[in-house]
Amino acid sequence: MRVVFVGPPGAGKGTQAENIVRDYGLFHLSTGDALRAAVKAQTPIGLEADKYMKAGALVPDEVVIGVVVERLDEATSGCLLDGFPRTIAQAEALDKILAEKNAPLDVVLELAVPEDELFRRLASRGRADDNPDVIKQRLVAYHEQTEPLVGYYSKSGILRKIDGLGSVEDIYDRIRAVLDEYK
Ligand code: B4P
Repeated sequence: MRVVFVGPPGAGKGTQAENIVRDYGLFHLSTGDALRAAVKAQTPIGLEADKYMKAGALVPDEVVIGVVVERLDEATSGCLLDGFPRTIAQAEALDKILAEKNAPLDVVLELAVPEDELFRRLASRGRADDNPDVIKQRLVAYHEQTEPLVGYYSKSGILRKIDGLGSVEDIYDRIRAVLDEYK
């Protein structure tokens, strides 16, 4: 099963991803985690990505696509792509890579959470990019660059919307109900 997780910053993608990969045995690829690891290790990609992440902007497509291509070989039999793609260009690149491997996506989960709740969650998390100005900028980037993916994947008929409000357990039950259809 190949699954993509789409949703605004703070929707709970990382939180729910842990449950999904554990129970469905999927390879977890979080571009946020991969980029933060690169920043910590001060690799050339990390040094480049850090400037954008600090400002609440998306990291350029060519950098992120490079990070994903390196890891995707391990992932075609079953994966959860968490926070990738985040732009139409990334989605097109992913479709192309997966078509070459004859391993198309099965389902895209859109985790939907209202903006006031996103602010509340992110402000209490306190990661380096979770201060109010940067959060605002990340939400702008989401609306402008990532939300168009909802239309892109609805057209291909693989988008499923999940209500992301409620307890972590309740949200996971909703996700499971959808993923079990694809097992
Ligand atoms: P990510 O690491 O993907 O982080 P995120 O979108 O901010 O958070 P997520 O939705 O995973 O929320 P979480 O579970 O942690 O991206 C970080 C940055 O990396 C981006 O801004 C960008 O610069 C860069 N980047 C990543 N991928 C990229 C790409 N493809 N292209 C370009 N740039 C890219 O939950 C948030 C908080 O809410 C936590 O504190 C959690 O405990 C809490 N929470 C979760 N569920 C809850 C619930 N049900 N109720 C209450 N609180 C809850």
